[in-house]
Amino acid sequence: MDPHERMAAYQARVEAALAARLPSEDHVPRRLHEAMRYVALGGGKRVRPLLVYFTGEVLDLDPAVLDAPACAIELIHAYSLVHDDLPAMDDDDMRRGRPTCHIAYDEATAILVGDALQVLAFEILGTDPTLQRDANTRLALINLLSQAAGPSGMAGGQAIDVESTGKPMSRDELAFMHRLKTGALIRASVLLAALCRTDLAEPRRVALERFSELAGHAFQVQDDILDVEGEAERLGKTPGADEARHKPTYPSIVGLDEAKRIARDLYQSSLDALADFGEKAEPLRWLAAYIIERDY
Ligand code: GRG
Repeated sequence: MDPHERMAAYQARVEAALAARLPSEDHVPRRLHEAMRYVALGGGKRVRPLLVYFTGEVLDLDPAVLDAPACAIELIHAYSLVHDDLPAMDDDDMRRGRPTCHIAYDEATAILVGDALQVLAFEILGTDPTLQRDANTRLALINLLSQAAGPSGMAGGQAIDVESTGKPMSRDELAFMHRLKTGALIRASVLLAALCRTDLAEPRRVALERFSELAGHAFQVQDDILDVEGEAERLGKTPGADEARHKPTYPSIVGLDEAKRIARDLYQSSLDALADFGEKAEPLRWLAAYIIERDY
């Protein structure tokens, strides 16, 4: 299978893995369960699970072992989108081409959906039998994901974002905010898979970490570019939202052309980080290219 076909297969794989692990809408509280399934199933590029599975290919891991980390990282991401869309934060009506959770349901349900998806992610890492790893590895996975999602990761980055809207920001401050808000989960996606390879040599883990940080940064710069250049239908949300909210972005701070140059440089550096893996790292090189060439 070529990488496009493998990407589609992994997207279908994580969809089925999520569907099997989310609570059934036949069980009480039905509305909460239905809303959890509404936000977590049937949408999104699944970039973070793809990073888990493609890193697994590089490290010769059985994808069955990676279903649990792939689901866990996507559930954290899905929760963050639900909370980010709330009126108290970005107040968005559309996400992934359909009404956001608080519009389709209500605000209280959306808050609870976020809470419940976040907790389910950690429950899966702690207990899912398909993971086939001992308690020490499970604990390491939980530690990694909690740090990536917490105050020194995604939630911290979101706090800086909320505080800085409408205020001037330097390029370094913007990079720091994105490293926490978006980069931490992208980095964790690669490192969760790496932790599943319990005999991985430290220099290889460090190389993957560097790749993940550079690719995560490229992902965010491309996201800022798409907010300027993207098409609403493709994006599944309204472009121009960052500018309308006076949010600092790469195009607003350094200009669109320079933002594109930065994205290309980050992409190239992410490839350099994988040099020692040789041919074996082709899946991750392909995914890095997808991240900066994507149009949604
Ligand atoms: C609420 C704690 C908390 C955090 C929210 C994810 C996030 C932090 C904010 C979303 C706002 C945003 C546009 C961030 C930029 C990058 C990003 C995370 C985009 C959305 O991720 P994609 O493109 O979305 O992977 P899909 O829908 O494909 O999964």
